[in-house]
Amino acid sequence: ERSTSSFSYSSYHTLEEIYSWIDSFVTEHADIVSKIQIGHSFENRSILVLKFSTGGSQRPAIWIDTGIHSREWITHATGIWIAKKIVSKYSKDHVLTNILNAMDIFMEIVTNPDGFAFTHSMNRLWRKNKSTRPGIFCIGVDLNRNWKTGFGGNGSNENPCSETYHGPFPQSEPEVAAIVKFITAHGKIKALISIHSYSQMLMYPYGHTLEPVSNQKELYHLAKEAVKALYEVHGVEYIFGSISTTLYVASGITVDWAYDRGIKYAFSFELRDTGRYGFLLPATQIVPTAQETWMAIRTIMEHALKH
Ligand code: ING
Ligand code: ZN
Repeated sequence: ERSTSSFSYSSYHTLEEIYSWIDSFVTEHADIVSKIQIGHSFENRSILVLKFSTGGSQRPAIWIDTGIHSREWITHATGIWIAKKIVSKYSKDHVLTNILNAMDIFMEIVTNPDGFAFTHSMNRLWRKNKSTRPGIFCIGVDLNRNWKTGFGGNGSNENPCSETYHGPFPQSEPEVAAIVKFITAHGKIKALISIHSYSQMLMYPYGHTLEPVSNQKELYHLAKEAVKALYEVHGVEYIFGSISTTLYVASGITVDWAYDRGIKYAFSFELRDTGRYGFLLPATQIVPTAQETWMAIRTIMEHALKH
């Protein structure tokens, strides 16, 4: 796309289309958005992060990632719509304006670019990345099992052919290592939101243990408030709670790592739907899904700003 005016926010797009949209988007909104390359994927694609900032230096920040599982197409589409929402509502929506006057927002739209390209070319339901290792005949590591916290525990698999293969060691995958390096170097991420689909859930740590986190009461009440804000948009119901008690035990996941790194507002969404279409959610649901998700994210960001 030479301009974002011809980009359809109500369609699914290829990797090339999204990367081209990113370039137009940062050019058109250079006052508030910039593009950072934080690393390269296993197949050497650029790993890109959008930075929304209204100035200052070393401001505290919010991190949002979508598409760590490549088949979850509604998550990339939602991230793109929200990016557009942020630039169009800054200075109009007073909550967003307050957030962006004090904090930066980082968005990684395509967190698993190799897997995403593969879902377009070969296998629409590919979940993992595309890494290979000598002597191992199955492809890919589950990037939501490759983080250091609880690595190799219950709800992850040591078999490289498994959909939840955790990889040979923590952060073995360049897509995970790039985020660890970026967030660690930044040092002031206040909230991290990692977006998946599907199941209509909003969850917080832990995944690797049933043990509650230290601020679990606060996270429970915040999740409840966010889910209410989401519901008020289109009447879609989400359940909420800790990952291990709401969904299942899962180890080596993004939000557990973030929490143990000191990011006390760490949330994971499972977007629409509850299984009718699953990963193949019709494009007609992109905008409504993004609209309601935005209200939940805005609620979390507002809380992170005040605390
Ligand atoms: N499900 C997630 C998975 O990785 C999840 C569930 C989300 C676990 C967030 C832990 C944290 O198994 C999907 N659909 O990816
Ligand atoms: Zn997922």
